[in-house]
Amino acid sequence: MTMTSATLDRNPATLQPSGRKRWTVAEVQALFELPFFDLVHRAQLVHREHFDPNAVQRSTLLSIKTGGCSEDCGYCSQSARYDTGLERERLMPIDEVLENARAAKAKGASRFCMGAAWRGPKDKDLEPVLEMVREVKKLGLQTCVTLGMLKEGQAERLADAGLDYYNHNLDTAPEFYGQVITTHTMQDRLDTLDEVRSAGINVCSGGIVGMGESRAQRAALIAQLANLPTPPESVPINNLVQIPGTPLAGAGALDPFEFVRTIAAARITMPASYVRLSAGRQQMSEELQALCFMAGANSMFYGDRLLTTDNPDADRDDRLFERLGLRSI
Ligand code: SAM
Ligand code: DTB
Ligand code: SF4
Repeated sequence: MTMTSATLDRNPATLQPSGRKRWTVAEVQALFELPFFDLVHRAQLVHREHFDPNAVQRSTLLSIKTGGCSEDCGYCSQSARYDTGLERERLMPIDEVLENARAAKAKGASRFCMGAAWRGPKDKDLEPVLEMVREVKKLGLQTCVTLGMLKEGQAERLADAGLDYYNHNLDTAPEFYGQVITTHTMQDRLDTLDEVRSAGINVCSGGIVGMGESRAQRAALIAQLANLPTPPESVPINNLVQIPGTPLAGAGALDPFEFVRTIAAARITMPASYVRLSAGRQQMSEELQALCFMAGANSMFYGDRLLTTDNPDADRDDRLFERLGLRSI
């Protein structure tokens, strides 16, 4: 007998302890295999059940500590192991961070996300970041940080400072992970997500596509995210931004429709999560971005820079929102 998703839905063995459906990789892959319009239609239906389809959340990113990272993530401009021409910088002074946060707020971002090129923060690194979180929050912005792996106790300190979200991506399928990163493991990432969840901070976790992974591996990444004990509140889907000097520069570009399929699969499997159209927008047409919103993306990075690469100009995004009748939240 072929296992349709309907038969699996009725089988209690496929339910999580929470009663939530557990997605097999094969089921997620079956979503990817649907005719494009069937998939996008299904994703729109799920999207409309859970969200206002014309509202998009906007987060602004800032790199507070750039370059010189010990890790070997094959896509990253900030790894000390690759010659990407990036200048290594010290932790940004808080005044400069706040200046950027005020500008982001004035432009209409609702969340400010601060990223550091660390394997993880040393305890002494954390103190100034806690101060940034407290001060950015006072400006009336939601706060997010992405600092790498957290040691015991660090998530609680971030929670006490009032941090709203911690970003920590699973990045790719468990089977592909070792081909992209060897200095830490998928299990390390899962452990940090546990720490963040237990501290009561909202989880932001997603991944990157376009790194030469197979469709089955894209499906495995989505299944892994959807099957977390609690799905992430926010799921960034990044399209690889190729950085000259990194091992992944020169990876074959992903079919843009496959990117849209990935967004749709995330929307269907994580119906109540914000799915973020993340890195790679600068290389996408506005029509392709509109298709991503139609497939259930309802969040994006807003502002002219990501961490070390360009993002579309904010004014251009404002015009796109007007043309599509989108409202920012
Ligand atoms: N060092 C921390 C970590 O790795 O968790 C935080 C910063 S790291 C730059 C945050 C995320 O950015 C990565 O997990 C990856 O998903 C994404 N990213 C980094 N470089 C990218 C690239 N060239 N293209 C697309 N996404 C990228
Ligand atoms: C995420 O998933 N994507 C953002 C954020 N979380 C930290 C980072 C994208 C980085 C793109 C490449 C760069 O600008 O260096
Ligand atoms: Fe370091 Fe994060 Fe870049 Fe990996 S993705 S090299 S951990 S900054």
